[in-house]
Amino acid sequence: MSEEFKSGFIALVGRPNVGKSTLLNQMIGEKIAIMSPKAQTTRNKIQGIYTTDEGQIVFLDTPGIHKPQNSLGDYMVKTAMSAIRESDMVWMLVDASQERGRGDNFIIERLKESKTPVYLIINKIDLVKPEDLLAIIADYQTQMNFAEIFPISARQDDGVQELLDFAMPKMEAGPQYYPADQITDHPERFIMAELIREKVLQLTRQEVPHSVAVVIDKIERQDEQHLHVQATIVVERPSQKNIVIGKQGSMIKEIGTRARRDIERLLGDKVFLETWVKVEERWRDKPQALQSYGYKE
Ligand code: GDP
Ligand code: K
Ligand code: MG
Repeated sequence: MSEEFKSGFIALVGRPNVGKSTLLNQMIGEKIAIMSPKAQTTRNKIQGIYTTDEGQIVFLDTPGIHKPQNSLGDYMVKTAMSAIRESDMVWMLVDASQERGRGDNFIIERLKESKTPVYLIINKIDLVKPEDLLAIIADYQTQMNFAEIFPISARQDDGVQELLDFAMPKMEAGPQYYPADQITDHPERFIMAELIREKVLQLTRQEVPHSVAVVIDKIERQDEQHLHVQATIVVERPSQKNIVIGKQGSMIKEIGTRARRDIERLLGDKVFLETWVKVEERWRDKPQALQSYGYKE
């Protein structure tokens, strides 16, 4: 075969909870994007890398495009727009089980401004009756001229391989940017922080807002099998600190246990995880704080 190796970038966009991380995980097969039933779990650009003999697709998982309310929101829109500009293709994910809403419309308006071809991926089709699908497709078609439309269920792995098989030949001839066994180019430090943050959000339910940040202060190898990781959970109010610590430290202990398990699975090392909780008021509105918590441009 004289076919040239293909490669390119695809930006995954969509309002929170449409299933971007689930799709990414399904395609790449590892827990790289953080999933949570709560909105906006993924703040930074996470790349998933899909490699076959034919080519390589690098996915940019965008933090979501929505009307910015503070400097973190502003940062997120900018990140998403730059991911779109850098990409050869955009996959806009929507939730088949929910009516098209303001969040979807806001994204569609932004996408119309860009030259990158947009595929509409209608996710969660396992939640709708097959006979309702045509009406959903027709509704989105009134909004924009999508290059293609794909109904899938990321969670049930329905239509996902077909989507990849369709997209790969559309990539241009190009280099293999990453080794075939690499699934993400983010440092382990960032993934560790996101795993801890995910546990905080899952376990504290509505009580601790998304403003929570996690900083990995130290990673030290103790011996061949053991890592010592020290992390700080940054919240905005003393009341949130109390919730994260819990009665006699029960909450922070549970957060630590669950995060440690995931980190051990990720690294294949035994981990001693030490977690601290710190209050920093209104850190989201301070550009300097955003920098020091890793949300850099
Ligand atoms: P993101 O915010 O766009 O990254 O969305 P997530 O991947 O975190 O998914 C949000 C929620 O939707 C999670 O509870 C997922 O399990 C769920 N979800 C994702 N894809 C599907 C799907 O195809 N079918 C169903 N029923 N649920 C899904
Ligand atoms: K989510
Ligand atoms: Mg996500």
